[in-house]
Amino acid sequence: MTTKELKEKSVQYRKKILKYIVGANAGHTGGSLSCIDILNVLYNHVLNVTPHNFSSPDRDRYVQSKGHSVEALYVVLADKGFFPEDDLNTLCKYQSHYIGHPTRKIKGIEQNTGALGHGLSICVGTALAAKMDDKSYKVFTLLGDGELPEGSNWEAALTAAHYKLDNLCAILDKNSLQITGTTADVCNTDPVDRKFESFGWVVKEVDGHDLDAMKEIFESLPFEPGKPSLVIANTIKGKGVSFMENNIKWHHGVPDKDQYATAIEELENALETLQ
Ligand SMILES: Cc1ncc(C[n+]2csc(CCOP(=O)(O)OP(=O)(O)O)c2C)c(N)n1
Repeated sequence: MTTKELKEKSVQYRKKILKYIVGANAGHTGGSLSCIDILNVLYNHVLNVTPHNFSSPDRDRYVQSKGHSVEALYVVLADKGFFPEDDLNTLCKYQSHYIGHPTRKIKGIEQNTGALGHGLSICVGTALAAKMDDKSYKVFTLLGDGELPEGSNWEAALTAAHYKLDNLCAILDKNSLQITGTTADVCNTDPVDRKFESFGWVVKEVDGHDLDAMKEIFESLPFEPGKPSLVIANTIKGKGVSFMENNIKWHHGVPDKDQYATAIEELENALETLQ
């Protein structure tokens, strides 16, 4: 897929995230918009995961540890054909399996998440299993920077290095905001690169909205044989909709009719000016 096609997908995904959040009258808006470019590159360029190989033990694994941003995952999985996109009209409705956090009841979702701080530990186990079974699949997880203070992450980080899990890649969606304030104010984890390096990881930093740069970085995995890899993706919460960007109010929230119209107009303008 060309970069322009990928860029178009990102804008379409953003429109769909908003559409289904409005339809559900609920959703984690800002964090879904911050991570959607990462998911775009993963599912359209990196991961060996399709609806056809999803039950194969050799597929790559993606676990969305910041599970509250499930709307981003839903629109990408629908686009990849894991389920009909129309299913998302039931999002957060009575008796729908499409709830506000990932569940394995939905094809394409590897693990139930949403209680923060579990994805990395699960992925350490999965990556270790690959080593023990002599499998070559890769294991990816997406963490939030507000999620990172959970103690289980640091235990998992230590263990990943101990077991030399170079088949494991954690991606940090570093949008610098969490639910009640900035990550720096709530519980600062910086300098996060030096912390992970001191645990034995190799760390690379990238603009989490630069699709080409992310393609390049994921192509260079593992960053070093025998070591787990961390990608620090610098992102903007609410990216793509001017009044949502860097605004804590949009951690969760549903745009009203006028706000929705403005957001869609902005995204359509972005489509027209794509290069
Ligand atoms: C164990 C646990 N504690 C608290 C929460 C409530 N919670 C939901 S989202 C969130 C903030 C997460 O911030 P971050 O990971 O940075 O997400 P992003 O800003 O990318 O949306 C919190 C504290 C939770 N889901 N799980």
